[in-house]
Amino acid sequence: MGNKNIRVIGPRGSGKTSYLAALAHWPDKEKKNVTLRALNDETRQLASRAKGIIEGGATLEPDIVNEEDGIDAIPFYSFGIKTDKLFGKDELITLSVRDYPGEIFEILADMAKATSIHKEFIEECLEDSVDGCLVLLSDWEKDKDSDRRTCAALTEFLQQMGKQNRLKNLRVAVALSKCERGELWPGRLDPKLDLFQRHLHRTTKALSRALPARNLRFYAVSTFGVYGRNDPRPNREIEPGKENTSTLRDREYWQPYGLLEPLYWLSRGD
Ligand SMILES: Nc1nc2c(ncn2[C@@H]2O[C@H](COP(=O)(O)OP(=O)(O)O)[C@@H](O)[C@H]2O)c(=O)[nH]1
Ligand SMILES: [Mg+2]
Repeated sequence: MGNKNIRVIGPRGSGKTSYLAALAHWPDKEKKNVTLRALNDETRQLASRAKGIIEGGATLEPDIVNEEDGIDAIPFYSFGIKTDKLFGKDELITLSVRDYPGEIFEILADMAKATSIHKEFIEECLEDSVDGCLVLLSDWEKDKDSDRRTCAALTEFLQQMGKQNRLKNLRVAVALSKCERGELWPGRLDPKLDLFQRHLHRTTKALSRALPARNLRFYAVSTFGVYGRNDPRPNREIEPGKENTSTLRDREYWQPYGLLEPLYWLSRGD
């Protein structure tokens, strides 16, 4: 199987970098028969940083878009995902993932604010070579406006994709991140119905209208996860006074949820 080019987008703080850090750092935690390998230096660096982020509770600095550094300053991660004996044979998927700063997502909803570097990012994200996009969202009911803002940004994104004639063959996986949160956790089993239609109704409708059903899937992911099968306490600590900033509470029980499913589907289509 060839290399698959996946972009990860989503608003600031939606958990993009942590998600990729978890993939880079402790990938075989989720499933015993899957091995993940960092394939380039940036991914190995992320893996060593991830230790601090996930185990030590270091908070990630927000990504900053710097006009001078240009697009090459955005890390480009490369993973090899090997599954043992899936349908009787080993399989290797190579994933290239660009972790865009959340700012790009916000600019999408308001292109009048885009500077040349934002346009450069967005163009790269729309390139023909992109096989699929993973959209990570973490806001739901926090403020009533988040559905409207998310919808506006994604509508713009899909319009741009449409202009490039990409809507027929681009897969879009939309995931609600941080789904270990108590209000969301039971909804993980049927994310489309119980998370998206319920909490992000407008966004779900707009996506379903713009994309063919075969190219759109809804997921729930949690980089931190819960304590265990019979202990659904969220394994996270909220930083005092910062509702949206958390760290792993107990590394011993670390069990990310649903990290790989969207990537599988984006790269394989099943
Ligand atoms: N509760 C919870 N918090 C998370 C999870 N993943 C990331 N976070 C936290 O969300 C905040 C933003 O994460 P970050 O990865 O920097 O988001 P990015 O801006 O999209 O790259 C950080 O405080 C993370 O620790 C998760 O699965 N659950
Ligand atoms: Mg980030």
